[in-house]
Amino acid sequence: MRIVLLGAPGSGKGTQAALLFEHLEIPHISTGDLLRGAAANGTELGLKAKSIIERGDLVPDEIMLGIIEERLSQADVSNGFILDGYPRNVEQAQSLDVVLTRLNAPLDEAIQIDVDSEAIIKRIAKRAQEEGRADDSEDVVRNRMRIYEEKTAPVIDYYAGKGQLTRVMGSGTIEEVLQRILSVLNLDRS
Ligand code: B4P
Repeated sequence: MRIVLLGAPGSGKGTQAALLFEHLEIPHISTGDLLRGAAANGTELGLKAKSIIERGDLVPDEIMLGIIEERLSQADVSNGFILDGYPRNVEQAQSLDVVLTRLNAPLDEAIQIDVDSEAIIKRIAKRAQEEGRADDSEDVVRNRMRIYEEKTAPVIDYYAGKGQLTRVMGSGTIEEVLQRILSVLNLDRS
């Protein structure tokens, strides 16, 4: 199964993707985690990405495409994947389609997790206290939300236009949201 999880910063994409990984046993590919890993390892790419992430801006498309192409070409994705954090604009969505067509691995489902902005601000403020992520400070979150509205929200229409989109309510407990996603995928909780 090949799934894209969409949603605003703090909507629960990473949280749900990790749970889906346990349930479906297919790789969870988080571009945020890949970039943070590269930054922590001090690679050239990582160092370039670090300052961009800390401002809350998007890393350039050509860099992201290279990362995603390389990851999707690895053997462990042959049974599917859960993509979290990519695509983040319509150009990335179009590039992903090209890569998946070339790999003969079309997308099964794009799932948009909808959460209102008040809840998002609370969740990220909690994570800022618990984890101290540099891009979770109030002003950076404001920038991430603005970029989401401007660049990422149109991706919802892109997948809706292709008949691949399902929207899921992201409020409630983590387990409740997971149940909704599993039912979209026609999977029982077991
Ligand atoms: P990401 O790592 O994707 O950051 P995110 O949008 O905040 O999502 P995340 O998955 O971490 O949080 P989640 O919603 O699960 O990206 C970071 C940065 O990397 C971007 O700003 C950008 O600079 C760069 N980047 C990444 N991909 C890129 C791309 N394709 N192109 C360009 N740049 C890119 O959860 C948030 C919090 O909510 C958690 O603490 C969680 O515990 C909590 N939570 C989740 N569900 C909840 C629930 N139901 N109830 C209560 N709390 C909940």
